[in-house]
Amino acid sequence: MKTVRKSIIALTVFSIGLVTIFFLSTGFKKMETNQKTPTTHIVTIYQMKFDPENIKVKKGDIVEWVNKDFVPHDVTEIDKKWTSKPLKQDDTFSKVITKDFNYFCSIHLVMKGSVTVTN
Ligand SMILES: [Cu+2]
Repeated sequence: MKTVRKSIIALTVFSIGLVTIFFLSTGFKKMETNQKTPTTHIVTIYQMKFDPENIKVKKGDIVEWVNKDFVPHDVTEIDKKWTSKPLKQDDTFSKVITKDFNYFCSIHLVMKGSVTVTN
């Protein structure tokens, strides 16, 4: 009987161990997922400038431009591959970033900015 009891105890300890390992591994998976959560970077458009003018982000991050000027602005890729609609005051434009690009405001050609992807 003592042997049976010992094996029951051994089995219980083993099971608890397995459950612990299971929860630890799912916990680590959650941490990995959290690290990949994209960050949203705000670029404020104010007094005819993009602020910050040059921004570094991770691949998959989001950049959101917010127009704080009275006059409308837009965000246009340097080679005009894409453009936002004209943004009125407090309008926003968001983009998921997959690669570097330079951009400007097609309404005011002097307004320029860049987005750089870092690892
Ligand atoms: Cu503008």
